[in-house]
Amino acid sequence: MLINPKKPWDDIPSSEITPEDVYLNRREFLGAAVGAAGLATIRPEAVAAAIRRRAGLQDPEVPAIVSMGEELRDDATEWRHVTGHNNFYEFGTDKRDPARNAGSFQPAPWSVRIEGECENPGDYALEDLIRPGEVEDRIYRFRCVETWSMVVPWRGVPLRNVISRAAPTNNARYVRFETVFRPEEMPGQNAPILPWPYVEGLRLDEATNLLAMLVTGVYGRDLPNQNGAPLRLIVPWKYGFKSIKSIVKISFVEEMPLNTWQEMQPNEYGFFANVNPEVDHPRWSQAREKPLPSPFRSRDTELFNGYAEQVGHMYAGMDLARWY
Ligand SMILES: Nc1nc2c(c(=O)[nH]1)N[C@H]1C(S)=C(S)[C@@H](COP(=O)(O)O)O[C@H]1N2
Ligand SMILES: [Mo]
Repeated sequence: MLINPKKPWDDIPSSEITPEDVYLNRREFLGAAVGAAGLATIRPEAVAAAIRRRAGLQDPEVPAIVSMGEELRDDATEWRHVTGHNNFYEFGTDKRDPARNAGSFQPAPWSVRIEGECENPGDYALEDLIRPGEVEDRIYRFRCVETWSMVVPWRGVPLRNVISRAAPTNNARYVRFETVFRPEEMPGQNAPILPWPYVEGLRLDEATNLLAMLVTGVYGRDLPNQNGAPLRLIVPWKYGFKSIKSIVKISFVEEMPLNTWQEMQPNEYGFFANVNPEVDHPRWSQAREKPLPSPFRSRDTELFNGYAEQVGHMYAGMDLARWY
């Protein structure tokens, strides 16, 4: 057996091991004073970061300016879990499948068709849709209907900005979103797992609520393919399946769109799918949730996932148990 006596960090010049490497460990970066002490000793995590950078892998950075959700910063789910435990059935149904199978997906170039009841329909290049001056970092809670949850620093633009440029007509009552259909790049689309392409929808007032976001990044960098590159929806007060990935079409429509999971399981998944501890899934309780990654830790589910103040008014008078 050959044993390489060289330690992996032997050939990394110390000049490369800079204090910025401590970004690798978010808590450490935030918790410890990064100063002379950081420079004096070469610590294993700094070495690991340097090795990864050489391999072309970047480490997550915490977004610099968080316009919303700053108070959640310390609870943010680690990058490896946000990008390693995914639901994206186009790449397989196991939580690890998307990270494993999405490598050859091509998120660029990308364009989005805007159509239906609006004054400015057309095919828009992603760069024209997402204006750099409007990009924000927001840390949101994210809750899957399966009961796991995360806290994620997303990067994107308020959906309402894009909607107002599209200028919906008075006939527009709902917004319908569609995921790209590319079976040659998305192995799951070759099997009848779901009726492809994946479809989701929001009522127009929901879509123009300040919290609804068109997301292009996570942890301050472009979305990895498994998280829905290059453009996905995030509606933090609703179960995760509403947050459709890899969007190629946005349509303004009069009728409530039939979303994919409602089509699949009409008695389990509704159109609204607002997070609600008191409305159980037919097969399990929604009273508590499990923040990733620990299967042992759990916390109370919050009404509208903690965003009742911002979104509750839209459902006044609606029977939340019925309109699930
Ligand atoms: N196109 C598409 N979008 C999708 C899904 C999917 O299978 N296909 N899964 C949904 C579900 S159930 C969840 S919980 C979230 C997961 O997002 P994440 O993998 O970034 O955590 O994506 C949603 N968007
Ligand atoms: Mo989900």
